[in-house]
Amino acid sequence: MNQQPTALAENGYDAWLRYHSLEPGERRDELNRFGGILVEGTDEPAALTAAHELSRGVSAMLGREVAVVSERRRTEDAPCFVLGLLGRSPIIDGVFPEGESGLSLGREGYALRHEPDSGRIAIGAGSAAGLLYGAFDVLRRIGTGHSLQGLNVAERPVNELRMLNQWDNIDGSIERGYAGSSIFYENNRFTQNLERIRDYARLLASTGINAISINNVNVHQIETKLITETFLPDVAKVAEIFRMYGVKLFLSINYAAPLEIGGLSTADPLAPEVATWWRERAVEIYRAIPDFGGFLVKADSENRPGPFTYGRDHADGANMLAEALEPYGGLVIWRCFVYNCKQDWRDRKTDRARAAYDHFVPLDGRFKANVILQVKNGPIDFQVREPVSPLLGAMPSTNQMIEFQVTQEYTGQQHHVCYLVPQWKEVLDFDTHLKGEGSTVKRIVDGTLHGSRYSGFAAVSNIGSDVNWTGHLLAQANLYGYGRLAWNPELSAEAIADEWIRLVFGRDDRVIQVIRGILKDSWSIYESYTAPLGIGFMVNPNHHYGPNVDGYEYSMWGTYHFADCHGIGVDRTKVTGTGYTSQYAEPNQSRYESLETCPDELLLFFHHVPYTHVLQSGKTVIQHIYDTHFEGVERAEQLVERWAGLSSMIAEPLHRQVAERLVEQAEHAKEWRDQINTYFYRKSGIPDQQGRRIY
Ligand code: GCW
Repeated sequence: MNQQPTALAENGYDAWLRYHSLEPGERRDELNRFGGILVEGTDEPAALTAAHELSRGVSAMLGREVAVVSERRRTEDAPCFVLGLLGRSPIIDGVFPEGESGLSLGREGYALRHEPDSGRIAIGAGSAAGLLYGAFDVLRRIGTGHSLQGLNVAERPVNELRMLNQWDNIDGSIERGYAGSSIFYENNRFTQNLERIRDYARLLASTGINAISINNVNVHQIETKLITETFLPDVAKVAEIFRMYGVKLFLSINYAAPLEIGGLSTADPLAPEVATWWRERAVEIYRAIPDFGGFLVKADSENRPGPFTYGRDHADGANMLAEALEPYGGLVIWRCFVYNCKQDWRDRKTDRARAAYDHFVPLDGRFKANVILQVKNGPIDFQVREPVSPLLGAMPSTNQMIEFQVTQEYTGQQHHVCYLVPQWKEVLDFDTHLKGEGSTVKRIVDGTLHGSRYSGFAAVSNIGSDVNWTGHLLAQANLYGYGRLAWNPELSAEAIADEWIRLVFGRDDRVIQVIRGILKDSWSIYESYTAPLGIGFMVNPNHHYGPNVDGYEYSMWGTYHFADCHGIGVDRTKVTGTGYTSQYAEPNQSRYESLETCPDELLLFFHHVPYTHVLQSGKTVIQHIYDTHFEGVERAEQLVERWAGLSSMIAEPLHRQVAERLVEQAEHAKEWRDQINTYFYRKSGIPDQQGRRIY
């Protein structure tokens, strides 16, 4: 680990662990007094990582080494940082006399306290992971310009599982990856560049992420063998790196593995030889990785194998795996992204939005205690605007976690800026009313609404081998924000953006203000020039980048807009449509069912209306489409200007990276505008009230 402060390359690689040097007067004097860093009562790897990270960060910010020291070598008069486990260190117990129970830190929490007499900053925790989060908190405070004087806080994560899903393939490609190739694999092998993986682990731990699955949920032929002796030694090496940073490793598995690599003639979950095969796998996996997290499973979804082949259901399928992992405390994370992907577009009865709920709700109560269902935030697929999935919370006797998509598959693919934290906040704050008012998604996800044993956050990662990790530098804010939000969903999107900006770009007020504004507006800008009013898709098939209004209209994927010369939208009402609205509890059900109360931004998701239908905003649907698309482009062009104004205030290479992407975005927004406006003008024959150019 590099502990010498070095000149940092300005390419975004250090991301929010950039550690800008502190200017004199900027808390520098306060910190300059610190003589070293002591670790008390533990020599666990993650505790040592915590101390080294603190040393690395503080040293970089001060421009001199603040080393990890032993008690004996400590200079008596200089104050130090002390990290230690509560109940295992006299120094720490002296600073926190109320002890672990008084502080109620849970498994991963920590307390920070400034002791005026000694000048010490103490980090106390019940576990090494807690120390790690505490150390990164201290660094974040310094990095965002806060004083440590009088510090006295106790923090614990709201969500127990805070996970990222890598959709990386062993050939080095990444499904829906927009920032280069995999940092885990190349040429059908694990990478030799473990340093890069370590740097990723640092980034994740610093935001509070504590779990990761390292291969695509679509598990192809070679990856099926990740759970065998062929690859387990490599998996174990990666697991060790993540362990140092408090992150548990999971693997995605192929449900048909017993057939494909096990020499069995079936993968039927109720066949005894299949269960035995998985139990034997578990023995081997846990021999190599004693703290292995478990399996992530995409089954009977988008042509992936699963229990349906054998006439079994998802509970049969998941429970069999859960039994194999149970003796070791392992989890089965079972995805609910299950729908008919061979639909006939002529069939208006089948509704993909209904599918997850219809498949899983009848199985409530049948899953084993170590199974968690992973539910996408919306019923379709990570669109720029969707209602909240009605499956969330609808299975009171089943563990559930939410799945977000940090990678911007449908939100500009990291060529357009789209800060997603505000979208996630809306989802988390949504009141399902499942147990009366206040039954918010965040309470389902943190497990408190139904008293779930396991719950939490998962998200598809947005990183790759690009030097700045995320391709678009500003997309780093999504990864950072995801981790912070998973730790505490009460944090505001602005506060999270503010932290990220300060840590990456420094503390200049104008820089902070401009970038915060860009991030804040970006989701709405993207929404305004793409598919309107919650209808979704309208993208090019397969790669999903760029406009193609009818790209999926006559396909089998179940994502239609039904536009004709009269109107547009999907009727999902109970009375005349697919009945999807009935999956919501009241009053949401009625709110969505009625044209009068359905929110504008979701209108076309729930209703088929004429182009002349008047929205709550007072505009007709068609005029709304024209206006938002013209405005969206103007606002995208303004982003270029807003960013250009910072050129003298941001390191040139960083400034250029973003400037180039914003120019591309503004250009590409025009393509969206013109295709969408032209399409609907030609369909409806209704001119723009303002007579703007439509083709
Ligand atoms: O959004 C869709 C993507 C697929 C993905 C699938 C899923 C991993 O287009 O690429 O497959 O979702 O979530 O399983």
